[in-house]
Amino acid sequence: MPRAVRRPCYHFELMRTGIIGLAGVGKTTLFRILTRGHAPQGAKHGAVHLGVAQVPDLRLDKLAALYQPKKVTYASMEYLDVAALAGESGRDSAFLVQLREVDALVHVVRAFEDPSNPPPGGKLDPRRDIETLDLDLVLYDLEQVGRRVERIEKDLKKKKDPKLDQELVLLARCREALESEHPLREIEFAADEEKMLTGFQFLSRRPMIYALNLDDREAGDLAGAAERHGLAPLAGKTGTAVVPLCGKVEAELTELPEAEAREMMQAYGLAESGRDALIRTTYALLGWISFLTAGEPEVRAWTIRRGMTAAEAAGAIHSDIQRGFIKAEIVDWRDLLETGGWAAAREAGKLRLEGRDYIVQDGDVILFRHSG
Ligand SMILES: Nc1nc2c(ncn2[C@@H]2O[C@H](COP(=O)(O)OP(=O)(O)OP(=O)(O)O)[C@@H](O)[C@H]2O)c(=O)[nH]1
Ligand SMILES: [Mg+2]
Repeated sequence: MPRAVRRPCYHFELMRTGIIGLAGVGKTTLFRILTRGHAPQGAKHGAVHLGVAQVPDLRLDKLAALYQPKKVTYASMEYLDVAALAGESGRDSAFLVQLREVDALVHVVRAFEDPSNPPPGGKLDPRRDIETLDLDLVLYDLEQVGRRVERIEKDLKKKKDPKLDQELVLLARCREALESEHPLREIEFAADEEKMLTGFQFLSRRPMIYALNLDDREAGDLAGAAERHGLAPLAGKTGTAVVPLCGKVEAELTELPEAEAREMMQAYGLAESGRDALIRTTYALLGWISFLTAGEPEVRAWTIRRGMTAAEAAGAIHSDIQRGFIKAEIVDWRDLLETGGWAAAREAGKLRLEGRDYIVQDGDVILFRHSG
């Protein structure tokens, strides 16, 4: 097996999403919106920027209002603003290498007019742009497959190895999909194959969010936007989501005080900002959930993978808590709010004691009992 260089999803590491797209489609604008100034200023063409985005969480806001803590800590994730990918440069694998360490991809697709900044190819065509860039990813992966197959065949000539035979079968499947221009994220693999795949750095396997960057004239009808631009069929594909937003409106929203931003959203008929929708979608597509901790010193959201146990979740806070895990006291965030506090929740019978193998649910508020 090749060395596993794909970032393992340890919970103490921030999840990272790469923002990709053709030239002048609004990548850096979106990056700034997402990271709200928690980003290096003065992004230059060709530069790579890394920033941190807070994951909006209404539950945390409400618990903070109840506890009035010294500190409120939202879950966070990293966004990487990479230089434009296009045709020749996209097919340069050195260029795509920077994407190997991301957990997910956001492809910014241009659907806005701007006379001073002509669209890719001289004409707006979101579908074409998506196909172009997906092809770049597919070709990159095909090259990886080719290289690995060559290597395995060489090794197998020297010595028999059933594991390598298995890998060859898997790679043949990948190659077949890629040659018919299917990104690997759309392919279902068995659990053992999935495990083998984590050793590779396939880019088309990463969950993909197409951020459809609309003209401000369309800001009032986001719901129908994917359909209008011919992207509706993409939304249903495995590991894929479409998030319509209007970069210009979103940029204005981030500049405004909260009350005014809310007014502006109402004027556009937006129930949620595109920024929040995008972050939320990334979270869900990757199978991430948050559990919460609440007290006077701090109210905080912690990122874990859906399906993690209470003991594993404890490890997200500190490995010592995981090691010394005894029990988890758990209350649903709504019950905690309703009862008005931990002791009241206990009295109302809303607290549950769970063991190390309990599967943590999104929005569980947890107090870990541990030794040491
Ligand atoms: N009308 C409109 N203009 C936008 C929108 N998003 C970005 N722009 C404008 O488009 C231009 C390019 O935006 P950037 O965010 O720099 O695009 P980019 O994809 O990072 O560009 P490169 O890094 O050079 O490839 C800027 O002039 C933005 O103001 C949008 O949603 N609507
Ligand atoms: Mg840019």
